[in-house]
Parts: sequence; C-alpha cells; structure tokens
Amino acid sequence: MSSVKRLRTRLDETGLIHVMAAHSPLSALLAEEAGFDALWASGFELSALYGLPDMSLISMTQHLDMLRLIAGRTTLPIIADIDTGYGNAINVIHAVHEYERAGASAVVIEDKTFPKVTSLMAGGRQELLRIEEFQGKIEAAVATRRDPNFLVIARTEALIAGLGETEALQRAKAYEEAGAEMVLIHSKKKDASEIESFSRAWGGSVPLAIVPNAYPDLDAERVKALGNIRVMIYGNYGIRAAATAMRETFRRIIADGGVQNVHKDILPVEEIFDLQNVDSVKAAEARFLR
Ligand code: SPV
Ligand code: MG
Repeated sequence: MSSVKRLRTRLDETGLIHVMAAHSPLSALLAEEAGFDALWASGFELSALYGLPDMSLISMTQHLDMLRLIAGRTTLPIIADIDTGYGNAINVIHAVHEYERAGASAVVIEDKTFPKVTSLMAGGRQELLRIEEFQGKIEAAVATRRDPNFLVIARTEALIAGLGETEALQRAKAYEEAGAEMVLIHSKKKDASEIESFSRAWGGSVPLAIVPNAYPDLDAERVKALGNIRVMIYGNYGIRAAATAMRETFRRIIADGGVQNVHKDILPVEEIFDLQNVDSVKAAEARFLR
C-alpha cells in the first residue's frame, strides 16, 4: 500500500493519530520505533537543525531534500509542513508537485504572508493573507495533487495573529469550501482553552488537526473527548529532546574533563549500528564482496 493510502487508512481506522516531528532520517527512525502513526516534516525543526529561526529562511529545496532522505529511510507517511507554500498559488502548484514526488502523503499550508514568522515567538509579526487569496492557494493544491488520497490540510493562524475565534472559524469554513480536507488550528496560548473552544464551535464537516506545543496539558484523552480532532502533531519535541540531551552531555564532558561518566548514560554505539542497519550491510558483504 502506498504511504499516501496508509495515512488515509490510519486516519479512517483510528480516532486520533499521533504524528511526531522529524528533522532527519535518524529522528524519523526513532519516531517509527516508538510507534508514531506518521511524521511531521517540521519547518521549525529543520530551521533549528540549521541553527536558524523558522522565518522562511530555509529554502524549499533544503526542506525537500531532507524530506526525500526521511522518506527513503522510514515507512511512515509524512505530513509536510510547507509553511505558506513558498509564495502565491503559483508557488503552491510547484510545491505540491514537488512534495508529492518527493514522497510526502500530505501538505499543511498556512494562511500567513510570505515570508512567515514562526508562530510561538512572543511579539512575532503575524500577517494573514486575504481569505480569497488563501482559498486560491488551497484550490491550487487540490487541483495539483496527482493522487486523490494526497491530503491537503489548511492551517489558519487567526488565533496566533490575535484575531479571535470568530475570524478563525470564518477562515476555517472558507478553506473547507475551497477543498481543504482538514483544518489545522494553531494557538500559542499556554492553556488549551482557545483550542477546546474552537473545537466545540467548529461546525464544518472536515476534521481538525492540532499542534499542542504551547499547551502541553491537552493530552489524547481530552482531545478524544472533543470528538472532531483527528491529528495531534508533536511539532518541536524531537529537536528539543535532541538539544536537551546534547546540551547536558556536552556540559558534563567539559565539567568531568572526559567521557568517563557520560558514556553509560547515552546509547552504546551498537545501538547506533542497529539504527544504521549495519546488519544488512554485513549480509551484503557476505553475499557480494568477492
Ligand atoms: C513546525 O513544527 O514547524 C510548526 C509548529 O509549524 S510551530 O512551530 O508550533 O508553529
Ligand atoms: Mg512550521
């Protein structure tokens, strides 16, 4: 079954899917091992991996290259975070064509202007497109996909921009009318009140996706009780976990004057060999090297 179909099937079979951010093939392999349903090719994580803020500085080519590498090393479907679609509806046509060919199963396009500013930054300059213009981008994405199962998800940043629930609902409804099959509603509030209120007020017929980065208390049990949220994206947890582990380990090595203490607290190299699938190389050596 194609990964595009697998994402659809998983969504149909499960009330709620859990999607982990991936910024590299290694992080994708670890997410797959842990049991996530799909991967989020996160713009925030890839920007952070490059040591850059998430403000349209990473090019589409850089993001696509990483997505292709991830797709080559995991069987999980990938939801691509394509930010604003890299420009207008014409850029979206090009992007959707490229992302589908690269192995993505879905794209999320957000209704901010290009260049975007990362959503969770305090005091971030958040400018939204006119609704009609963003509808054109969604229609362009839907018209471009080759596989009808390729999922086009519209993300509204109305709450992030401080425009309130009425505007968020109006935008979400307009994007559904334009052909989006799911709406991602994002919030930077430290509790889940905005998301829960939006979910209760949502009268559309397409399901919702959320990214509980700012409001971690909203767990799967509470999400299921809301009834219309089908996707939980853990948007920056991979890079934060990696940075936490590296910072602490590096700090200890300097403080200890060597690796004598940390070595037992990090993965043994044999486990990295497993992640690198070294066994298959050994088998190929035995078979083909003469
Ligand atoms: C990402 O992971 O790139 C996201 C989620 O878009 S957030 O950074 O919270 O906006
Ligand atoms: Mg993003």
